[in-house]
Amino acid sequence: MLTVHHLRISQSERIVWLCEELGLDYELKLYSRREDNRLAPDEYKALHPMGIAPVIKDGDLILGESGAIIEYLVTKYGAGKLVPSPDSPDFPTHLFWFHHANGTFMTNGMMVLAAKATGADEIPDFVAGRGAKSWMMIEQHLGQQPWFGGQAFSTADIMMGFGLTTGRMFGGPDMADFPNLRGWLQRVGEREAYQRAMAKAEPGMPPMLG
Ligand SMILES: N[C@@H](CCC(=O)N[C@@H](CS)C(=O)NCC(=O)O)C(=O)O
Repeated sequence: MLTVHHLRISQSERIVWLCEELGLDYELKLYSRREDNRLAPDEYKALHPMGIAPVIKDGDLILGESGAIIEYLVTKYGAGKLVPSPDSPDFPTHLFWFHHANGTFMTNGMMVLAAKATGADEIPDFVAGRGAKSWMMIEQHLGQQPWFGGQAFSTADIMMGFGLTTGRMFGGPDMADFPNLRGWLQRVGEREAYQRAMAKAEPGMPPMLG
């Protein structure tokens, strides 16, 4: 049995979304963040040595790290779904955005949060500059292609999704300046799998699609 451990308002919503897209049979366990420091509770930290979300259990396997979990589930249970074929011109595009999500975009967002947490008056230029380039590339890309993986929805959309939806609770630019991204948010919101995932992962919370 596959178990998805979801920490509320966290990147583990990606895994719930993927399971719904693939129609997998899975058990979902929800955990609330601590009131005092908004981190994962002790019972979540006990799941994996890293102590951060997401974590899955599949039989005897315990696996963390969003990208690894997504590649594991899609390779093992996806039957070729949600990843363009290596022969497709979309394949490198998909790879770029799949890895940009955590390799650069989320990392940069974490640096902004860390700078704010230390009470810095200003975000360092190199951090702000990288962030601005990511948001600009996102907007440009979505003006040319409907999905991060090119012509079809792919796991790159799921990887990028958290930082562009729920993750904006922690900060981000005004969506008024991002019409192409707003179009992508609308397309995401129309996906029944996304609707089911958010209803299960964040009951009572309207998805951040505006
Ligand atoms: N690169 C990791 C990042 C995981 C991560 O930073 N998770 C955050 C939530 S978005 C977390 O667990 N925070 C709670 C804590 O640190 O206790 C992944 O994608 O799996």
